[in-house]
Amino acid sequence: MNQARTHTPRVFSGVQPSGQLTLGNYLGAIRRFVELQDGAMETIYCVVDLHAITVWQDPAALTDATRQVTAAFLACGLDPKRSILFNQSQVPAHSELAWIFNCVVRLGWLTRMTQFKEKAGKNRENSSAGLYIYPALMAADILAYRATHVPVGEDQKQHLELARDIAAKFNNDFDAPDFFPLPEPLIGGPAPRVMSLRDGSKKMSKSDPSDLSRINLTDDADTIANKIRKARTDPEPLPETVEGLEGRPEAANLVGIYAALAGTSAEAVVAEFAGQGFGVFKPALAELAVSHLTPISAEIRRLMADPAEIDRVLGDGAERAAALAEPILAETYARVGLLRSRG
Ligand code: AQP
Repeated sequence: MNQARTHTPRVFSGVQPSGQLTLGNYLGAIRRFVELQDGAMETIYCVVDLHAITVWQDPAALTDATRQVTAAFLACGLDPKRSILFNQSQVPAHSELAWIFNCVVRLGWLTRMTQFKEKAGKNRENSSAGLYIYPALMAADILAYRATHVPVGEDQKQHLELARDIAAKFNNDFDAPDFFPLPEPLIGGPAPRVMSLRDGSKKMSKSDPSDLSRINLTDDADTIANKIRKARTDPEPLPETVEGLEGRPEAANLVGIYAALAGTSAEAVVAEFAGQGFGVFKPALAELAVSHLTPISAEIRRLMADPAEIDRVLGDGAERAAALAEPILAETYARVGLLRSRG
């Protein structure tokens, strides 16, 4: 008879080292990571380098980006004493559990994933198999720790639903109710979906070919101001109410960014700037963004001057993460019937 188990509340999330972190990663995810670190749940944050290689990465640039994302985590306020911080490839349990999940997930489920469709585009036949099975690795990242809560931006919601489906199917296939928890998404940070500065219908993304489409956490003050000045907008002034932003995605995005950075609501921002043109609003937004991001970029630069210390933080975190994941993996192997006879 299988006993129902209760799972210790635990937070897991990851960020890909596929380029410089953007304001979207910061407002959609990392600010939330920091808030959760101060709460009651144990927090585990991972630089998901194995996810990054689902599309081509220059090897030296990948190593550098892994350290950059770690430096950004630290500069934004994550504390390696209060959270476990590490890079995914240093903990083999992620790949091992992913293989088991590759055998649980159904092809039809993967085919429905919109991120694969977007990233593969017209080049589907030439995409890596890794890009296609990415969500099974993401499920393994979370469930290797039996994490119960996953802070993500809105774009990751569908993958998280798939992780829940994989957990439920595993529990059912192996007659082990509650073996894995069904992880809950925590969506709704200050700005769950920050859009591109060049196209209000596309999310801001670190791998967008246009650097003008995003604000990087390492951009200097002039670059931030220049990108905001060049951000696409429409000729209308800001409306009196947020309803007036409907059908104006670029304007709505800039208002949303302002509100998130100022720690206020979009309503309050339109009330303050109602009737003003972008000639007034953009410089105010630039000033706010610069004052918020310059201390972070200065700290990233300071930390990047000592790569050995970053590597030490990651190595220490990887050891602690592996110690949590190993017994869960061993139990999973036993459930599946995979024989392990070494000590
Ligand atoms: N534009 C965004 N608005 C809000 N949240 C966002 N996130 C990403 N972009 C936005 C959230 O940041 C976390 C880390 O994302 P990721 O690096 O794992 O991958 P991603 O979602 O694919 O982010 P990018 O920047 O678009 O990376 P590339 O270009 O490499 O694919 C996630 O929680 C994500 O939701």
